[in-house]
Amino acid sequence: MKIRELLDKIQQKHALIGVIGLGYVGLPVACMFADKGFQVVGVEIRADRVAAINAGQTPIEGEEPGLAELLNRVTQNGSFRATTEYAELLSADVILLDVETPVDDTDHKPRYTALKAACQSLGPVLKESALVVVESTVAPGTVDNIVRPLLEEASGKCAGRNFLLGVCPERVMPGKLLANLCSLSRVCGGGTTETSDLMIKLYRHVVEAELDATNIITAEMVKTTENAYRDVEIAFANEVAKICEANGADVWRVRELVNKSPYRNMHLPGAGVGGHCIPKDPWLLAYAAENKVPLKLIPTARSINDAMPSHVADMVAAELTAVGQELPGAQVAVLGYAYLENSDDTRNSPSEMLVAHLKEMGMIPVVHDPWVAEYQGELLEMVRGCAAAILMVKHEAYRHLDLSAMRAVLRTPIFVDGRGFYDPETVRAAGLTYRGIGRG
Ligand code: SAJ
Repeated sequence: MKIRELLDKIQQKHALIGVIGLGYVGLPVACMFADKGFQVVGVEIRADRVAAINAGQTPIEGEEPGLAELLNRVTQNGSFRATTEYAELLSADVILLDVETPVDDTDHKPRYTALKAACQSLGPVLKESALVVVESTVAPGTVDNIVRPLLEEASGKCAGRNFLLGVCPERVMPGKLLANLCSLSRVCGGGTTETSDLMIKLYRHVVEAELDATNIITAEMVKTTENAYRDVEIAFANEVAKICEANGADVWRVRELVNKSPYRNMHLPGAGVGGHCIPKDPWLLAYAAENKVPLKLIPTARSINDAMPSHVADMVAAELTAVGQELPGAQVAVLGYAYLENSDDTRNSPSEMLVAHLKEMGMIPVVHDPWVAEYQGELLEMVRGCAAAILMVKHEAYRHLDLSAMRAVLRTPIFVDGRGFYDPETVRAAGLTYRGIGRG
């Protein structure tokens, strides 16, 4: 094991860095190391993405400030190139694993197909004394129980002796990929303390924030826990919202006053929890408890948050029934389809769940979203003739809706606020009935 040699290569930026998986994590991180002076080769299974990347075109949707220019620069100057061939990693001194690690929609168990395939393909080309870092979010215990054995078997090498293994979870967010990668602290979990130290020397080239050395299991725990924490906090806010609805209170005012108490940070209740991280990572954490620790809070929080879209659908159904509107055939305008405000990202969108519930009741959803190409259009024209309008995403474009004009085109004047985005009195002054999450 030539750790000293690897350390020098990393410090001198002579180490060849391989990145497996050029998605919304792998691509930016590959570009950032290349831009700092490393030679980087990215291995990506999809040949179309490889071609786009080598042509200097980012395949990442949405607005990612700085990424297109950065990618163009590093592909033009030859410091970064993409390939489908693992053989191009034969001389890689550092390999970052950035493949997808989804959980199954039904049993919520991790699906490691991509991770296992990456390890099996990397093994045969893994160089003596290379450093392998798992950046993908995995269930605690995955690196020791799955990644290490697979790599050892496929390479005939021994972790800690012939190659080094570590975990460095990412904290990216769509729309801030590059900013988060360099400005947020990261955990460097090494199989040995030497490995953590090496990882810190490596990431110091691209991360301006704190780098915390720890071991592998801790690093796996931190990433899944920080997102499970957020999910539980949101579920708490959603449960309080329902209590407020049942007791004639306003959860938004309650939250504002609760958070004036020291050390309180009640999160925002809402029409659901979407995205690529929060709905998934609690299940990865829970997987580490399977057959070991009986869990209640973390799975329950998931079910509370996943039930919010149907809660909104029930609100709409109650209001339509109250005005004698038949549900079957009733058109309902859904304002917002992205999972997060001012984003075009629709992964695990609560609106997708809402649309399914509305259809189950026989209603006909009419979806609008200024950020999602499929749902763009003139809002009032899409709302015209609908029996209700539901605000699902607090896009800036929805902040100053012409409520009177909306009242004029709606068949029945019902406005359901899924994000506490509107003041009920303002809505009522426009002649609309107001129903909202957390407002009794
Ligand atoms: N949401 C609520 N109530 C809240 C906060 C969010 O209902 O109080 C909903 C949002 O509407 C959305 C979903 O939850 O549908 C997720 O929102 P998010 O703000 O957590 O955004 P994400 O999914 O992009 O989360 C990412 C995570 N970052 C990483 O995994 C690296 C998360 O840990 C961060 O806290 C979050 O970005 C952030 O705000 O930076």
